[in-house]
Amino acid sequence: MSTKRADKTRTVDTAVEMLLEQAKAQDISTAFSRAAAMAPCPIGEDGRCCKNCHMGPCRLVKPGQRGVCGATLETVAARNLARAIAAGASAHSDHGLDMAFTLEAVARGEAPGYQVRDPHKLRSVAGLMGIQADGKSLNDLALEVAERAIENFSQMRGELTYVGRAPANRQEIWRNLGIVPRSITREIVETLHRTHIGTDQEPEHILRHALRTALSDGWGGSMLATDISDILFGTPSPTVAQVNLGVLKEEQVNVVIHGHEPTLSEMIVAAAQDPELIEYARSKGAVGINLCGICCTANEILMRQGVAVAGNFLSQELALLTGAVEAIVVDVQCIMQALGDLSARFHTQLITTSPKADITGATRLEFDEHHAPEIARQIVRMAVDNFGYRNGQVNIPQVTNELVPGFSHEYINYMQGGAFRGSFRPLNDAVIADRIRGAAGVVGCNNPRTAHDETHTYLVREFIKNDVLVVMTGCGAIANAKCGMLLGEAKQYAGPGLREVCEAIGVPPVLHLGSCVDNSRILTVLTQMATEGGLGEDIADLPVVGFAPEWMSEKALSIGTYFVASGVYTIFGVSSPVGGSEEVTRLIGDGWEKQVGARLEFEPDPQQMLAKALAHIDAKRATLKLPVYDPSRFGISGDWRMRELMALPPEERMAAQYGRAKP
Ligand code: XCC
Ligand code: SF4
Repeated sequence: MSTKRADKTRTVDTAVEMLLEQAKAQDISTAFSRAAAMAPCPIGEDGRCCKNCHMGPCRLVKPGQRGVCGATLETVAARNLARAIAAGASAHSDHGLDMAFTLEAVARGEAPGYQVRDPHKLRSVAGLMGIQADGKSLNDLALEVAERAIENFSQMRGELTYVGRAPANRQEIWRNLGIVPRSITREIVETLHRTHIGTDQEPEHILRHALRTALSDGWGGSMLATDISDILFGTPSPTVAQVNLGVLKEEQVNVVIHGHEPTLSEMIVAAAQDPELIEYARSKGAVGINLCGICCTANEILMRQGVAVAGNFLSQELALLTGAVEAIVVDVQCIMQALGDLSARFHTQLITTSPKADITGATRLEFDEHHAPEIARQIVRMAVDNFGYRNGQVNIPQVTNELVPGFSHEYINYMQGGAFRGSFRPLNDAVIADRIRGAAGVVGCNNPRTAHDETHTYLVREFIKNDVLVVMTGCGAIANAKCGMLLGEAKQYAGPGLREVCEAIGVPPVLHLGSCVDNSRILTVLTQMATEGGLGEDIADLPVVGFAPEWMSEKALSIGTYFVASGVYTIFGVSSPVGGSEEVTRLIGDGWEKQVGARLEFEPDPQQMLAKALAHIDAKRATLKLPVYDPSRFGISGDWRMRELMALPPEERMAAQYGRAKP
């Protein structure tokens, strides 16, 4: 039975609500209306449907019922989850592999326009990979790093390089359980084999391999994607940017980039600033070229370049409804197929750029890192040419907010003591002294089966009120940015202890760490917290929780599972994809808790999610023998500073808080 909420609220975003009204008036379907018109399949929703062979599909809806091959509900639900995790891990990792290929091409001098923009990160990554950096040219070193990364995808034996980055105790847990990933490809291939009809039949055994597969994503594909992106495009540090649909500009050529990869979008950022192209836009009657993003490609260029974000996953169709988008340029993942027909109703050019993604109704302009600047310029030129073809009213909701993104692991380290004394001591001390009760990673998608952005924003507000520091990525981060929660000012909603820490360090209580693959940054942050001292010795000892409150993608399942495998109690919202099987629910809960020290749970009720998280944080604090959480002990000292900052005009305030003015 469906446990999804029958909520009347579609979204908490006023800009989205305005455009949904417009969609209704113009009789245009959106993900919201399509979800309302079609209930989720009650058999597939909670994992009771198997279509792994053509004797089926088998629908296991009666107690004790078996598939034609004799498969039980437990086996079917476990296989379905394992396959979803493998698909999610593939998406992140294939992205990571392309980053490695780009780095390789750069090192060989075959990728004009790209360069190693962060040599420091290159050297530190080489160090993590055990590659000697001294005396080597940047390009030689980059080539070795790229080759080692590519090996991580393809090697058939051994261990993933980055397994060695995890706390020693964690590595031991993985080794004892036999789930250290050999390579990304090998674990994913084995998942598909094991879940083929008639191979692996024990749910526990299937799910154990699912942990290994997810780990190959978190400590493999995703972590490599993040590191190589930093090497090529720079490690993020805080900047100021704008968010929500109001970032579209009526009098400018609007180019929206959507998808996940930074390779082409970084080049489009450059092309959009090219004086020649801006002049060309003027010749067509536009004031300039306005670039903004949606989903995680947006997060990538937001983190590094401060490029504005038009919205998250559920805003993609609505951006087109404004009638102001000249081109929406997409690469991979989370691109709704509905965009094809929708773009045809407006003047918008839908441009698909990945060799992997052909899209009906889209112009295909295949990206190739060997000719990136030309392709980027060609795309921007197409958008400019399209400016004169707007064929209806332009209706841009005048809704925007500011945010401060850019919290890489490196910056979080730096902000706690500068380049030479950077460490996690202040953060750990704040947790130990109970100024910070714990931390929550709130990540993941939007899903029209639950009110858009509602649970993301509810949880974050409640967490900071309860002195829980929040780190975010993906569409969840964009949801909170739209509500002003990713600003220093959000301290006013924080509990007294957390507010003191934010004032002392000069950071918002909610930190934006990047795109979906950048969830790997959370792993490295947690590792450093666990090994810094005073908070146990393993990630599972920390008073932290993970969340994907509005999840929908297979990638979210992979992320959640590698968090659990890394020792983080993780709660998903919406409903459970294995809810049909009590046994599988037990295996990923109690079962995984015994094996890897953390549970994966699905909890549709936001209040329950919060209560479970706080109880978990407090229980971990008690095990660590830390003081019982008591908010009354803090918060008198720092208020003057807050008032002083709030009195400054925004630009000076940013400069005072972050040492940097608006770009
Ligand atoms: Fe997609 Fe990354 Fe989910 Fe957003 S959060 S809906 S996966 S864009 Ni990663
Ligand atoms: Fe049915 Fe078994 Fe085939 Fe699945 S694998 S569809 S349960 S016969």
